[in-house]
Amino acid sequence: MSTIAAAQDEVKRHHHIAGLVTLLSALVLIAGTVFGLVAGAAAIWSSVAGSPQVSTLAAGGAAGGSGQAAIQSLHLVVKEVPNGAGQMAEAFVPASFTMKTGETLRVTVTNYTSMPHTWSSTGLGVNAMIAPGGSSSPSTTTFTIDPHKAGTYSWQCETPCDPWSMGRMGFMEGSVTVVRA
Ligand SMILES: [Cu+2]
Repeated sequence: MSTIAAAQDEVKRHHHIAGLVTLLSALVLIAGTVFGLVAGAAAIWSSVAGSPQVSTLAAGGAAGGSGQAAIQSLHLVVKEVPNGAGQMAEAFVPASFTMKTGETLRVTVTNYTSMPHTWSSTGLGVNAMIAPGGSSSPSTTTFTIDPHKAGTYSWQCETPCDPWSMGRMGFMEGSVTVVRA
């Protein structure tokens, strides 16, 4: 083999080794990326799986795609709150809220007062009796609101309770705003 041929052969061999090294680096990079993606997906999945449940329940146990309306839940508390005139007065908290048409709202009322109340709305077709409770022994009442038409509906407590609160907006009276879904 001539000197030139030997030199050319040496160059080829170097190219070959360099090519192998490049290929190996590329493989390591690809493997690293794939591993990173898998690890990332696993992290996202575990964070989704570990997140707390929201208060939306799917009707009929269908978690979407069924076209059925979701059931929402709302917790109301009846208690004494400052009335803005230096006194405490009985109130539903919150007295007013918003919901959507086609959605069923399951309302749970916890009554911390010793008085009976009602949550009555002619427009919404609800007349729920709220049993007397107490600060250490509250009563719990559940009713549902299932409006078909958007609009603003009023409700009031129709049982004589706190005279200052009776018929007063934000205390023993409030409104439900129903918006189109
Ligand atoms: Cu009342």
